Amino acid sequence: MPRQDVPQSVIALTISGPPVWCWQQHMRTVHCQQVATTQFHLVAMSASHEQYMRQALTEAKKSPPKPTNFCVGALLVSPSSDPPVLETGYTLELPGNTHAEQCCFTKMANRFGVSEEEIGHHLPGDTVLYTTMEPCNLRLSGALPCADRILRINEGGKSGIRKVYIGVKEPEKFVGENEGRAKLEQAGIEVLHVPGMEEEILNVATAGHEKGG
Ligand code: HJL
Ligand code: ZN
Repeated sequence: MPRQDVPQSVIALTISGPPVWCWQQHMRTVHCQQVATTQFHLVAMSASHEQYMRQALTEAKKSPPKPTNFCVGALLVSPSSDPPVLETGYTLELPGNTHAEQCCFTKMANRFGVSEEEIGHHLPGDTVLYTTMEPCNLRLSGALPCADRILRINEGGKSGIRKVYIGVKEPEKFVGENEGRAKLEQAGIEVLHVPGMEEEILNVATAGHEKGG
């Protein structure tokens, strides 16, 4: 895996001698790796995109089910930071009609004592967003969509958020085809799909919806 794509890493340094085991407890997974015995070795271990998406799904499960939106979870992650998860959010976590990504940004802003659009100045250069559902581009309530919030954070050549990892595309239920992904990509933000959890993510996202209709 190219270094820049390692989501989270630990560097273990060894010198000649008997085999050394190093481990790291991270998000309930213990990574264990035998470190070579000769010379000096740098070993990078990382949490996978799937583990971050699973943590985002754990956030989504905290969201109170509602028939008029989706229950989504999101994380801001800086792979080089310790700890790498900078902030978490889920739909309706904060007062008002709040989205998961929006909650992440607002909580981060509150921590820095700045406005949401200013958090780009404070985010490490490798910050990425994990969200169980593609950021929205239109909201029935008329609130500012999360894709626009991301672009606003990135304005002015700040480091901001250059990559967004998504678990599923938004189902065409409330606003038809969601153009969130396209809008982000047009602005030069990479949007990457983390496959494998679609069914679970959609089950959680639609927990408050009438089934079978
Ligand atoms: C994403 C969320 C969330 C949605 N999408 N990415 N994160 N709830 O936290 C998208 C859906 C909107 C509806 C209703 N949901 O939320 O299209 O009431 O929730 O403004 O359009 O709009 P409001
Ligand atoms: Zn949104």
